[in-house]
Parts: sequence; structure tokens; C-alpha cells
Amino acid sequence: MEARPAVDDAALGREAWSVLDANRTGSATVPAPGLYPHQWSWDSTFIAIGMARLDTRRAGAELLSLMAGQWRTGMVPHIVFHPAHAEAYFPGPSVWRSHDHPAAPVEVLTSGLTQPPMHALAVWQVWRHAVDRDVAAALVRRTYPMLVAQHGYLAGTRDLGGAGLAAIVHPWESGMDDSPAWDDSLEALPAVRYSYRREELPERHPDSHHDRYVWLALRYRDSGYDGTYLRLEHPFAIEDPMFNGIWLASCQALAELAPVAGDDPRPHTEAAGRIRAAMVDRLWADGLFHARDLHRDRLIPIRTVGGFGPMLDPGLSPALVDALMDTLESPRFMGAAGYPVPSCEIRAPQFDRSRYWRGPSWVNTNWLLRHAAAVHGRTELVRQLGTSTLRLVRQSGFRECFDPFDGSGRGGRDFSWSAALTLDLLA
Ligand code: 2M8
Repeated sequence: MEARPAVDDAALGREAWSVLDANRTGSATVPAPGLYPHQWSWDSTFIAIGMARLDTRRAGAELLSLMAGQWRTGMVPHIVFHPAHAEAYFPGPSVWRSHDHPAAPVEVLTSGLTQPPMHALAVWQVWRHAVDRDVAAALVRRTYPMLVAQHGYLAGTRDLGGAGLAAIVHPWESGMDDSPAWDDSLEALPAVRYSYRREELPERHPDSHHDRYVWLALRYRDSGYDGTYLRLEHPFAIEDPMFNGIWLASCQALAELAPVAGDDPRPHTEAAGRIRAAMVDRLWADGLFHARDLHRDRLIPIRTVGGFGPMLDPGLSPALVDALMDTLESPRFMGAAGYPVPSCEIRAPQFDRSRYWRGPSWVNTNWLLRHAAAVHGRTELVRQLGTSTLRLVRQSGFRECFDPFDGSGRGGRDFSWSAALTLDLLA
């Protein structure tokens, strides 16, 4: 494992901030230099949460730059492209062709998929921790209608199962693209092969899966990004507990923000209640939440870190929180990992300690679980997740993800959300 000289909190904070400065392109921050040269949706929400501890204006600019990519349908795209690096990442704007779509923004090029709806939760965090209250209040008033539109899109177009949950229509929408949770659903798709240069691909995707990712994206694009097509024809539709747990937490955050924006909080609290009831009814089994494949109408058996997403909900019953805590602390997850929280159950045959969302620990999911633990007053878990996440970045730097046994870094270096959330953890 790489050895790093010991750094105190102040020096670690300075290092984190300099990573964010280096990854800045105009008002946005890219996830990592080279590897991801555009603005990614949930990355920027975590980046804004960290930045808010020191610079309210910059945190707000990060979110507003992202929301400039919002479609008139309310959909917030998973990538807002940086024009100077247009085709430096595959698939780039020439694949998504957002400029051909009447609902897409004219000024910026975007992808046609979305990502976990962290946005209202991020605005609320910025509001709670802002160093400049006036700037934060202005940000809340400006973004509130955008966030309401985003939630309306999820509740309408994305309720493909008709039960009140939002479905993801592509693994990229989960934010955990190569998670073993999607393996069977992907393998049920036709075997396809595309002719892009293989060396352009990120190392984490077995080729056959990446071809299917592209195939799914092209099918959706060729439908005109059409909601009816998603309901009737699109072959990948999954109710994911992390995506929906984050959405629920964002509904609660919107209820907190509503009075600041001069609006009624009740519809957001009611929406949260509906999502909670649907998740408990449809996604709970064996001490954890599971993803549901809508085409096969069955729960996906593998346990992943995504199954803890609904713990972000302050209204989740104490009995379910206790059961989730047991699973989290068991040898399937934290009990057998030196550095929590592995992205996939350690005992699963698909677990791979070095491959992205198939095993490694991530700063953003650690932050989410720490936030969930705080919501439920589990102070020992809050302390443990905070300390072990800081230990990871102190030892291995602001890497994209980490080996859950020895803490060594994996994936990109100088990764923005690892740096930004370090600032939040140090605060
Ligand atoms: C990874 O996803 C992108 C596709 O969106 C990729 O694999 O190229 C994921 O880790 C995702 O969660 C993250 O937002 C993105 C950028 O950091 O990279």
C-alpha cells in the first residue's frame, strides 16, 4: 500500500480544497481530471455539500451550473458536458444528441439519463451549514422550483411500476454502474457489439456489459427519450433502494426548504410517506432492502450497499433500522471489512475487492450511511464511519474508491467527492 506522510486535520483540509481547485472548470467541478472531464450529477451534489462548509457562493454555483442542464420535463441529466472536452469521454454529446430534443436546454449539452436525486438533500445541507446565510437563502429560493419539477418528473414519468417508486432505466442511473445487482438483468438483454475503440472504456466494465450499456442508451435515445416507450418497451427497469431512499430523503429536505421558499411543506412530507410505504412493501426482505427488477417482477437477491439507502429516511420504523444495523455490522459488510463499507456483500461470489461498485468502499456511500446513522441517533456508527473514512483518505489519498480490507486506493486519483466530503467530515 502507498505510504503517505501523516497529516493533521488542517493540512488534510487544505489538500482537499486544493483538489477541488484543480478540478474546477469555470463554475463546475469535474469528478476527476482526465477520467471524467465533465460535470456529473450526483458528484456535484456531494461536492457542493463539502464546499458549503467553507464557501457558500461556490457551493451554490456548483449546483446552479448542474441545474442549467435540467430538461423541461424536470429531468436532471447525469452529465452536463464541458464543451471544450466534448468527446473526451465516451459516450459523449454526439451519442446522446440532447440538442435534437425539444425538452433539452439550448445552452448546454447533456446526457439523456438521470442519477440519484441527491439535489434537494444537497441544497438543504448547504442551507444548514452555510457560512453566508443570505447567499444560501437566495440559493434555496432559486433552486426550489427546479427541485419540485425534478421530483414531479420522478413521480410521473419514472413510476414505471405504478406503485409510487421511481425506476432506473439504465445502470448508469444508479450511480453504481457495475454493481452485481444489475448482472442478471443485463445478461437477459441481447448480446451486442459496438465498434468504439476498446481502449476508450473505463477498466471496470466487462466488455459485454459495456456494449449493453450503450445499446440501452441508444434505444432510449432513439425513442426520443420518450416516457411511453419506457413504460411499454424499454427492457431495463429497476426500483433501486438507494435511488429511492435518496429521493425520499430529498422529499424530506424539500419539506424543510419549503418555508424558506414561501411554500407549503405538506405535499413533500406526504410524498415521503408514499415512497416509504412502497419501499417497505416492495423492496424489504431478509434484513435489507433489495432492488426489484420490474420486468421479471422479482427482488434481486444480492445484498449491496444500496440496500441501506432507505435508512436515510427519518421516518423509517425503529424495528427496520435495528434490522439494517444488524446487517451492516455483520460479517457480510462492516464486520469483516477493515475499512467500511464494502459496496457489495463480502460473502457473495460476485464480490471483488478491487472492482469499483463490486466490492470497494466509497467515500460517498460512507457519508450517506453516516448521515443515515445521524438521522436515527446512532452516534457510535456516526463516529465509526467518520473516523474510518478519514483514515482511508489520510492513508491513501482522495482516491475514487478503496480496497475494503487493506484500505489501498483504487480507480482515479484526486477524486472530487472524496475531497469534498472530507471537508464535511472534518467540520
Ligand atoms: C461512474 O459512472 C460513470 C457513468 O456515469 C462511468 O462509469 O463512466 C460512477 O461511479 C458514478 O457514480 C459517478 O457519478 C461517475 C463519475 O464519478 O463515475
